[in-house]
Amino acid sequence: MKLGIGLYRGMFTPDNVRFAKQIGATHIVAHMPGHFVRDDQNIITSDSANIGFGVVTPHDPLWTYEGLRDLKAMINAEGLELEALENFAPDQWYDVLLDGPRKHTQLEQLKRILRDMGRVGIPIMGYNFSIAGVWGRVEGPFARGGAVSVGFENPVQTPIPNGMVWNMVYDPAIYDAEQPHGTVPEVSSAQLWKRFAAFLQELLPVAEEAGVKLALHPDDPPMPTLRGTARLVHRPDGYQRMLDLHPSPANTMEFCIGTLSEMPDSDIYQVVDHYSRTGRIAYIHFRNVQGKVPTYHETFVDEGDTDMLRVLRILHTNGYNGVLIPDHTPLIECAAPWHAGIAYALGYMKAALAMIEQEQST
Ligand SMILES: [Mn+2]
Repeated sequence: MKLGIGLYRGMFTPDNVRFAKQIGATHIVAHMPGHFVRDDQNIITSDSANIGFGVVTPHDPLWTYEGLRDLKAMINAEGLELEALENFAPDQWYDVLLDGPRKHTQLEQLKRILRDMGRVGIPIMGYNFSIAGVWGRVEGPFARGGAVSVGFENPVQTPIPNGMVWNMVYDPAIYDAEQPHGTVPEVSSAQLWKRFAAFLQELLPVAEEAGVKLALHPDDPPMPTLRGTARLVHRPDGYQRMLDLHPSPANTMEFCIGTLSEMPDSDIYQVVDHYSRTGRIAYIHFRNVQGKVPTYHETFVDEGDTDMLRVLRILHTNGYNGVLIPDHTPLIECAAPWHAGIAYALGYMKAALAMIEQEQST
């Protein structure tokens, strides 16, 4: 197994890549949509302005062939690999998610991105096929010692105002949180799976040709519906349904241990065992949590409900050899809360892997 960290848009700088190298990572996952971070430290979790994670910056030059090439070159220059891009920006595919009039044009745009990734040599595109997105989080001193982390406490759900999808505003001209110009209609599970199947059908041949894997993140929070719209993978067997939709080796999972642990009525160790045998895990989000939907809090890697050492042992036994990244972590109270949290998680992961490799080779 290989260790990486995820960097948010706004953090793609040589010093952050050197930080990754210094704490023992060899791979970078680039989280592409903007506005998830301010001042290099303050990862946005709460939504005081009622605009979700923010307003999309249209036509971001990073998504061009040149932008992706330069991003990869910057990371390679520091001696690391760019393993994956994470998440399309909502303005690139809102009508793919909503089944709207620009769907065809937007699918062509996504294909262009996959082809550019192939030319540049970025092997994985992580995505989250979700209309409501990561919505309804609370933030508080939930982790050890009062470290600030995020959670979900079953909030009252409001419909999604028009102009928003994936918990970001893609059209500020029509978006109004207080007096919406209409709201996104209810979307059933059958409708969502139909849209998703069509998306895979269109994109997988292009992904295969480009040598890029499409890797699906499960729904965070894993509620069956959120804001009136169905969720795709809100139970572990949703992943099996996704794999069964299309046999392409490019049809893979961005396997989030934290989100899977938040799903009720399932055994996380059995889930990890089952899916790591399929060979279709592209990369792993490695984090821990206390509780399950509809109420849970994210924790440090060594204090949640899941025995993360046991998870690593299962992955090792089943021959998983892809990248693990810490996903989000609680913020550690110091001058660099985000970096300290990530360094703590990665140090734990590195020691655990060394120990497991040693004990299983003797
Ligand atoms: Mn995740």
